[in-house]
Amino acid sequence: ASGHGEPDVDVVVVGAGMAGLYQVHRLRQAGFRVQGFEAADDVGGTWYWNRYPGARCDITTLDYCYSFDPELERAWQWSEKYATQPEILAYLQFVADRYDLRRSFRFSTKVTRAAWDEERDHWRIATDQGDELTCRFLVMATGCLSVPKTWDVPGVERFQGETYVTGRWPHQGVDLAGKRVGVIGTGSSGIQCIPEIAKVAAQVVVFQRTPNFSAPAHHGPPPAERVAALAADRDAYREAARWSRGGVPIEPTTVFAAQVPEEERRARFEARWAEGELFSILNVFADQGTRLEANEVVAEFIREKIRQQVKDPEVAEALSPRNHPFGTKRPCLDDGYYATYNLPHVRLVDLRRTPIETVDETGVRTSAEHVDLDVLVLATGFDAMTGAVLAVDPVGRGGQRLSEAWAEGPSTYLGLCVAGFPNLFLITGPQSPSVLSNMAVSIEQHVEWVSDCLERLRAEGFTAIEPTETAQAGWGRHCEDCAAITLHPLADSWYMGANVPGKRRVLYPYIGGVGPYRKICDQVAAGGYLGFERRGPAGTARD
Ligand code: NA7
Repeated sequence: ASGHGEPDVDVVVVGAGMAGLYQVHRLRQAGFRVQGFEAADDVGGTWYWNRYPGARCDITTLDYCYSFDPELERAWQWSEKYATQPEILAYLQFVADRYDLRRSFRFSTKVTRAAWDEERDHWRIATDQGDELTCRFLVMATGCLSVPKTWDVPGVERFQGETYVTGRWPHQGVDLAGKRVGVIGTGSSGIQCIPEIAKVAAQVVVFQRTPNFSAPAHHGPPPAERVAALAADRDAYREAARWSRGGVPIEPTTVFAAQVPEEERRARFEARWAEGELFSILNVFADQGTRLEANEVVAEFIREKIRQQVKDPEVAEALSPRNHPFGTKRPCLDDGYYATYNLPHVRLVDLRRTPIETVDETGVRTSAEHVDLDVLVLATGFDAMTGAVLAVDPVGRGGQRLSEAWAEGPSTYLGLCVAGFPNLFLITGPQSPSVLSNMAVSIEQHVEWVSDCLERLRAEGFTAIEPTETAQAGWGRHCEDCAAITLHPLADSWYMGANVPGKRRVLYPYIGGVGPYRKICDQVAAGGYLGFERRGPAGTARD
């Protein structure tokens, strides 16, 4: 590693998932020297790690893919409406091959330290493989749901059977056939894997703390209408997604729940339920995300669907969410989830009534019984949005750690940059639309914004960029204001940081919408990086 002068590379990119791959590609195209690091032994990110049975995308996959290269789109066909994990992983490997991206990454390597060198305007990076290098810019493409939550189920380490974590599922060698399997967690991961596990296991016991809302995915071929729209005018379709609310081109409804009579409410709901898409079911009424009464109309329709699918009324009631408004926890799409509870070898344990006391050597002890198990599956979620960045915990100006700067919750400018941490970029960071959107669209928007920014800094002779405290505080207020008019604060969700003990309770993603957010980011750049200070041999520019 060099001591003085130019850093070893221009940019270090952390992560070889959907974000890191594209970031490396863009920066290399622009002539930057890039070094990527990836903890796994290959590309794929989320789709590398989450190999549990039933793992799939729940955004229609022809929307959940790159759009930056029309040739790439022509070269790849999705076989299903919602691709399975192996198909999405194969796609990302295909992308890595096509643009020869692996050569820029060091795999099986974790970045362990990142510290800003104030005198030289560069970052010093260290890895668990002994690498030490310097870079001008550091891009954290580390994912929003990449660090599994630390087990807060007591006694998990005592269990003598097999234990699997959905987000760290082994690549091979898992055989659940004929076994007694316990699953803890009923978020998207649990709801996807439980029906699949039930197909092979001798017994399945689901330990549910909070029931979630789930709609049928209606798996099948890619939806004909979208395929046709894309084929007719790919550019228009992709552009519509970029300016949409959630990153999928859907017209937001203007109908309020109270405006229409009961039969019409039901008809609207049924039509969207039949589509089997998250953004449809979140779009029955314009006010379902902001007014409890409107939300309750949709919530009760869904509970009715649950009652229709589950034969035992008591089990149906236990599976019916009552403690959070619909959409404030990420809704799920499923493939026969509720009907799984009609099978004789599948049982629901409601932890609200009989909490887990401890896991022990042979199974799970609740306040009411001991459940003997051969296998324990933890589908207990992630330290979302901030977990991976804080695992590195970059040290900024004046020796300040990011964990200190974020002690009161994440504080960013546009979810992209942080005051006190020059030349640090977060891809789909907290306070950006990220997990409330189609990630593919949000990733491309951030990667392109960052690439353009670095090109302009280079062209204009700047070596450092950093948001001002004022701009950052303003963005934080705007994020809070947007969150406050929604129902999100009512839920103990991972969106609110509520799933991780001690985590600050705020709405982590920005809920103002993908299109409006893109416009803000574009205006900031067009205005000469409004709210940023840029420094370098060219002097200092501050808008
Ligand atoms: P989620 O959505 O965070 O779900 C985790 C589930 O695990 C949820 O039902 C939790 O119940 C439950 N959980 C967590 N900790 C415990 C303990 N200690 N005891 C019992 N139950 C527990 O994670 P997923 O992996 O399913 O999905 C994450 C995202 O990935 C998903 O939203 C998509 O965007 C893709 P709780 O609700 O906290 O009571």
